[in-house]
Amino acid sequence: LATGVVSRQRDASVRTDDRQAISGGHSVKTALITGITGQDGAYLAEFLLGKGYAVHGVKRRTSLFNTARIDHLLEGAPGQEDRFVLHHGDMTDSSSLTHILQTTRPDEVYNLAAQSHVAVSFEEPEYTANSDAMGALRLLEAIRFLGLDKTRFYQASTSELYGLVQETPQRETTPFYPRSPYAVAKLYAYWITVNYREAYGIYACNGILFNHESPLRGETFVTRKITRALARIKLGTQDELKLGNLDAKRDWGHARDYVEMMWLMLQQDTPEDFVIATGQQYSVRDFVKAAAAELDIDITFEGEGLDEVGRDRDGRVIVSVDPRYFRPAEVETLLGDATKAREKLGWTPRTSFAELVAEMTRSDLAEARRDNSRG
Ligand code: NDP
Ligand code: GDR
Repeated sequence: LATGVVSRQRDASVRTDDRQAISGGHSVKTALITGITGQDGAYLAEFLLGKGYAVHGVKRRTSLFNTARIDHLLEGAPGQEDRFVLHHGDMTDSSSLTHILQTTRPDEVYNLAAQSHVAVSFEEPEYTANSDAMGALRLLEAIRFLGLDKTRFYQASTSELYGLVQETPQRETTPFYPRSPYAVAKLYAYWITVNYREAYGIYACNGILFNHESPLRGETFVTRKITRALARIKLGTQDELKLGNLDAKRDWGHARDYVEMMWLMLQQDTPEDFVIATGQQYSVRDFVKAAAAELDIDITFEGEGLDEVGRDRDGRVIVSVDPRYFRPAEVETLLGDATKAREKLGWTPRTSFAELVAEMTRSDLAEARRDNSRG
């Protein structure tokens, strides 16, 4: 384990002859994904393995297992064995990132690792800046320093950059106005990506992705928190769901659709930045209603502000507002315009809002039933 490799493959470096051996004579492309254990990392890894890539992932050391989202890939589908390798590393540690880049020499780097929770960034602003802003710089600087002039770089930029919105809908030319330590850190990462492209000719792109969700979404983001709680309320194992700002509006898509765009962005002749969004907007309250309807829970909202509650058909309060979930500065509304991606990448989202909510709700109901049967 001296090299930090944590999968079954002994040597992390995949050289040309190894690549040809793996692919039975054809040269395969190599991708490096930071944040591979997260929602997007899992979908992207599966997508790239399906395209025949050798996929390397950066995983940080944790005291408990953190690979639940990718364990099925580590076990190796037929034909994918040995094409999936994990390395220990951390976005706050240049030496690990440089070493991994040096040994893997990837064709494509997808920088998805981040302290990605907006509310948490107010509590851990310095760490968020270190991992989200400086982390991107560390990777770009390593690419430059190692002379990896064929390596293409994707930066996970975000609609949070628009924050206090200056124009609706938001597109690539809309001015940024970040509203959290997370968004400010991502602003640095956005501009350092542009800067290394312009200064050093690195093929580097920003995907400005609006919110995207899935059954793999972290449990503390609002959509998953809602589907998970309502599934348990349906089964009678939870009484109430406490939320913050029910009026916040977001443009919610499916993570599976969005990772395909990350890849498409790196296949163009010239590197550019793209907004990725559905162009549809719903409030947190709308999401609760849609998930409740999926579960055949009849919910009615009444009251205002801190007194607003959602009652079921028996008049029981199942949703209430808890100011602990308010943020010091809120992003009230986001709505994206992905016209450029549609025209230049031929990209359109496949999954509708209703399909997304249904998939997440079904998955959480199945999980709640499993938990129940375990007692
Ligand atoms: P997740 O929070 O699900 O995953 C984040 C990943 O980053 C995890 O693998 C996490 O590891 C890893 N990570 C966090 N800190 C570090 C660190 N210091 N060193 C190494 N790895 C670290 O996020 P998503 O998959 O949802 O998002 C992927 C990226 O896209 C993030 O950068 C996010 O900010 C950005 N983004 C997400 C959007 C969304 O709606 N999902 C929209 C726009 C941008 P661990 O599993 O150990 O916690
Ligand atoms: P966001 O996602 O901040 O947009 O960042 P999140 O799901 O956390 O919040 C969306 C909106 O819902 C409101 N809200 C609540 N949020 C949470 N987490 N928990 C609650 O109980 C709650 N109640 C209401 C929030 O105030 C907010 O307005 C996500 C992350 O994935 C980022 O990494 C990414 O960059 C952006 O999406 C695009």
